[in-house]
Amino acid sequence: MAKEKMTGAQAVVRALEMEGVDWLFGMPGGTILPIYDAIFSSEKLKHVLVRHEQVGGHAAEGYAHATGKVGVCMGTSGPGSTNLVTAIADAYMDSVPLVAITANVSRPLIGTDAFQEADITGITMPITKHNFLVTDPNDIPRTMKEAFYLAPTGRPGPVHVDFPKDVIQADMEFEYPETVHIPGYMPAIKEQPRLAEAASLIRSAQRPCVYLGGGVRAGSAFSEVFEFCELLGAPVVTTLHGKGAFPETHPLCLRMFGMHGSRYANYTIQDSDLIVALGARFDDRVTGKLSTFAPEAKIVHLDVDPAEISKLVTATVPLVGDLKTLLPRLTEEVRSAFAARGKPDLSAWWRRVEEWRQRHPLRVKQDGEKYILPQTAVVRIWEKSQGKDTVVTTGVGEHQMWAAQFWQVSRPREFITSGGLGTMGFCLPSAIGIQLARPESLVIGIDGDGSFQMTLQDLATAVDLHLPIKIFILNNLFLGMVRQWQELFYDRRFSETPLSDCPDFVKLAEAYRCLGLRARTLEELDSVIDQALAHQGGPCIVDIRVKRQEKVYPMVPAGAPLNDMIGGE
Ligand SMILES: Cc1ncc(C[n+]2csc(CCOP(=O)(O)OP(=O)(O)O)c2C)c(N)n1
Repeated sequence: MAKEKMTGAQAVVRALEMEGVDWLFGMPGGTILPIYDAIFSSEKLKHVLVRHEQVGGHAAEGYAHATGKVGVCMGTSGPGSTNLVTAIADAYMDSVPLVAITANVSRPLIGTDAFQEADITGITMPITKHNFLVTDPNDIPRTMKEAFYLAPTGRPGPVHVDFPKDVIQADMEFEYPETVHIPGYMPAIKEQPRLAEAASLIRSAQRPCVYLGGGVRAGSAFSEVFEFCELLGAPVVTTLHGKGAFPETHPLCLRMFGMHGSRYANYTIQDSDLIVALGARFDDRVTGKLSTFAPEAKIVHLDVDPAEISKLVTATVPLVGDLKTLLPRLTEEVRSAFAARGKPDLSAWWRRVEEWRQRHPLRVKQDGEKYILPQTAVVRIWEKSQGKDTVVTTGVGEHQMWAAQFWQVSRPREFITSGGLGTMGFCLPSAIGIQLARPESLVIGIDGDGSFQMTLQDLATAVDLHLPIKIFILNNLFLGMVRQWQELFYDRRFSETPLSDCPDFVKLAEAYRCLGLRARTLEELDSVIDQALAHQGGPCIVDIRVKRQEKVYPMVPAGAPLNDMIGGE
């Protein structure tokens, strides 16, 4: 194919088109103007103008979470690029495939403190899988190809590409590479000699447990995981990001474990003699005090990222590779072991697990309670959206944990949240990206009054796009999760956590020309949820006034052993 002459900016846009990008999210500015000018001529790219670049980043994350494809966000130099930093860090912590594009000042100005100059590649280096400062316009096609290869392969993550303005203004010759060759980057590891050893441990275990993390979603290995879990017949526990990796309504599933996991899930993993960890990283929010974590358990750890193996918990059998290809091989190995030596009898183990499950269920104690409990709100919204193709996203705080505890996920990619970084303000932006990616789905946000106020200006974006997202604010007039810690561990000294009854979220919704609803009583709750779910043609904001002091239980205090929970009896 002959090389085509064009500007660097046109080359960036052409590369985005060739990568099959449909939606991208950002805001223009002086430095990135050449790219926006080229976007103006593109018939394939659909650009969403956000009101804050962080929102563009989270919207791109929402899009990526919901589809498994790469999300794309953009910002101009200086503040436009630094506004993207939180979203890039969020994507890094949660292994979300993201390409972030920024412009920078022209090459001769770099390092001179020029207007709107920021060393953004310096800033994003520790929070990206890889980043590029493109200094030659002819490098644009190769760099873009590499960015879109690096972001979704291996352990997915964000890649950042920064273009000095004179590089995108310059003429260049465009030829898009067909293949990528990045020395030292080999995400697929083929040889796995220890599958038999893993299968043998699984065959011999008397109290096995499968621990599913966000890697199942990142690796799109849902059916492979389902087959493996059903073959084992062992209890399955998940992390926050593991929700959706296996149906929570399935009898094998003990749902989420960790700091706010169910008691029965925590007791089970803590008491197991073998943990099969799939796409998981033994984060402190799930292990509790590391030295006391599952003391009798051997560990089979399968992950695509070798850096995660034995980082925190030593693997008895490490298995490095892509879940989607490697796990079926382990499944076959286990099947052979079962065929040769018989399937293990887990009935005594299950009796114990069932006793915990019966004795310590996750319960909502609404009876006799005058105020709406936040858990009740989650359960009612969940019940009323059953049978629909629903995706739920959240902010960060207590409401996020109640959503995690009570929103029972039955399908992959149904529960999307900011886990690793815990970014307040994630809900509305991610809902925008999810709804664009999945126009037919019912997109529900469970948000907090504090979190919602971090990015609410982008209601304007959702209104412009007529997105029928429904954001339910569990309004406790507090920065609730921090208040909870103050109540439990800081002698009830509520320093800077009460929020005022301001703004009026219903009026705010109206100011943004969308539907605003409020529920103060249980009677109002049902009708308000019905109205919200029926509403089409634009966003709907629901202010649910919940019992202010309600806390998330059970809770493993930070640094305590996993079975040392308070509350939730
Ligand atoms: C950007 C950001 N700033 C601060 C925090 C610390 N933080 C964690 S939860 C929380 C309170 C969240 O309040 P709200 O959104 O109202 O939810 P609630 O806990 O009340 O359900 C805060 C301040 C955070 N996670 N993210």
